[in-house]
Amino acid sequence: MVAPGALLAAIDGVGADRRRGGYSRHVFDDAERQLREWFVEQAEARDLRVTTDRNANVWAWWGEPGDDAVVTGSHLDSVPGGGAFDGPLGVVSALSAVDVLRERGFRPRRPLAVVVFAEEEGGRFGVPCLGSRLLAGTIDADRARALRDPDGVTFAEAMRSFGADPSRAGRDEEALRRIGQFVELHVEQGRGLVDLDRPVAVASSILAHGRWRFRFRGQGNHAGATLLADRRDPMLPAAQLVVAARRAAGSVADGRATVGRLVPTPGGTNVIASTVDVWLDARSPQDAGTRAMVEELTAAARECAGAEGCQVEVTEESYGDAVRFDPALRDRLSGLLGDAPVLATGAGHDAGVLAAAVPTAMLFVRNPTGISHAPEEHAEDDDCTAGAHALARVLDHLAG
Ligand code: HGY
Ligand code: MN
Ligand code: MN
Ligand code: MN
Repeated sequence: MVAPGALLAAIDGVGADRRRGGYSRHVFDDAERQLREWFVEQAEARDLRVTTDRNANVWAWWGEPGDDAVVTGSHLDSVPGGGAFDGPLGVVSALSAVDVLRERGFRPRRPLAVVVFAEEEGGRFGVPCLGSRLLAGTIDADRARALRDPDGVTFAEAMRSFGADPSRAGRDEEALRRIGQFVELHVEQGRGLVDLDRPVAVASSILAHGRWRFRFRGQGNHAGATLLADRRDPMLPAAQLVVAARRAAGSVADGRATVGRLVPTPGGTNVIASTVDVWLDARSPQDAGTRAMVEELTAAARECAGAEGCQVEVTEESYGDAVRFDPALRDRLSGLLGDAPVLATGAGHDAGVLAAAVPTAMLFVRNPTGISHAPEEHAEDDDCTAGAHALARVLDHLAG
């Protein structure tokens, strides 16, 4: 087996973000294309048959592609300045697991595939799990094609420049029919396994989570020449939203609300902004809790905007229902892995998107820092190897 740690080391410099630290790898950018090419080489070196589907997801098949397959995989893109493991660990562990199975002479009884989903983080076009949502048909394909990146490039244009036909993007019945079960291995984004002193866990659930854009409009003006009484400064309600998000999160059970991105226009130091865009990420274990936070914050934003003579427009950019993974599959895998702990996750995943359509499970690998979406994200080589062996056991159990 080529260990996951060795495979990660081979791609370590790709998309390294000198300015922010960590990695910035976004769908179809140079770094992500380099990682796609690397993955195809690695898959073909393992006699896997590689195809790219209509939504730019990459599939590596052990034998003939077929229905009711056992599929594993994750993503290679990152958040801006993200860690080395979120996404790639699931992909390299799948390659290592294939090595383990081949070395023991395993022959799949069912089709088996490794998949790399496109734009899981939504780091370029703003909607997370874009590749798996398109495949599952849970995002309108026209809306997806029209999504724009910060430079104004549409997803359709980016697909075209990648050599894909954007008019074909959308629900992929054949791909969905082929997925019999999906298992995603992922670095834990939290400290659950550290506290339990275990290397691998099985996932129980994913929070209900979404992203909303609050666009505050005021009047651009001169920072020095404009009297306070004459201002309509959208930065005021924007700043109040940032603070209100934390307060709203405290008002629902296990709520989490974050503003990680705030963009003033035009963004000059001596300029009162004309508009300020604020992105809210809100999550909680129940759909009702997440919706309640967003309603509370929308009302507060309208009130704060009005007090400053500004307007606000709220747009829901993405939403994912709360996910409970298939309890039977979850418990079977936990038992198979020596009563591996069962942990919830606050992070969204492609597995969460597919869980509505096919029996789905997730494995987590210990992260000693518990930190994710930041350069401090980490997993020890030994734990990554334990994760790959656990994944091999699961694939053997499901496809053997
Ligand atoms: O945002 C998330 O939870 C995931 O990392 N895309
Ligand atoms: Mn992530
Ligand atoms: Mn991820
Ligand atoms: Mn001037």
